[in-house]
Amino acid sequence: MKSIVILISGRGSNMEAIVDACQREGWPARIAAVISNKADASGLRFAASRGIATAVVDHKAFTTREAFDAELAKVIDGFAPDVVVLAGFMRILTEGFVRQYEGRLLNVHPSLLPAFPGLHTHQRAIEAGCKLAGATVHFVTPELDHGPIVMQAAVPVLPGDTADSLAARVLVQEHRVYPQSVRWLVEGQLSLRDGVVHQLGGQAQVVWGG
Ligand code: NHR
Ligand code: GAR
Repeated sequence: MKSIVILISGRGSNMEAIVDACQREGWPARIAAVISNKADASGLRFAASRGIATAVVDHKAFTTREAFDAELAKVIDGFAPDVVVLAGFMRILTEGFVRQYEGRLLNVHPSLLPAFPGLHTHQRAIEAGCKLAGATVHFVTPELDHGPIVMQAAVPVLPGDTADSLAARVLVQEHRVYPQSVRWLVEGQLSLRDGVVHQLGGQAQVVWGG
């Protein structure tokens, strides 16, 4: 049985999708804890309601990113996870932290990487006149939103879209590709060669939505 720790900063709908899929599909894994850098993250209530351990490490209590990341790692390691999942986690992590979990640390980013790393992706995609948008699940590396790509989901950008309407369309697809990607990782179905992620069973690493 593998252990998963999920890091959130807010709503935690991706975390919910992973918790639900893990239980419903009977993964060889359990969610050991949900950890937030914000005490008022609403996702913490959902996790607690499912009997999952929760913790808060408030980044504002630390003067440096290194000090915050050291405490975060200490709390994570208390749950001895095999896999660590960023799900709407909003703090950039230091190189030292990332190296400690390399190969077992995933993120979902709301754009078709390598387009639009960083914040405000939906507004930037609309302003660029993109006709496709989407989400990317990737292994986390020290360089922000540049790690090896596990899965991508594509959706259309529709006339009249706002950042909110596009975000909602993308989020539906995040809830498909993120649980699938985490499942593959805990089942040992992913291999990384020359910076490219392969699904060992030959399953599709792209989904079309919207
Ligand atoms: N850390 C590393 N080293 N590498 C990645 O790929 C990371 C990461 C930490 C988080 C998620 C990411 C996203 O999916 C992620 C990937 C936060 C910011 C950010 O600018 C950017 C990207 C992501 C998460 N955060 C601000 C900061 O100063 C704070 C913003 C806020 O609190 O609202 O850390 O997009
Ligand atoms: C998701 O769309 C996720 O891709 C994005 O924030 C949302 C979190 O929703 N992540 C980032 O923008 C990271 N910078 P959730 O809390 O309901 O999962």
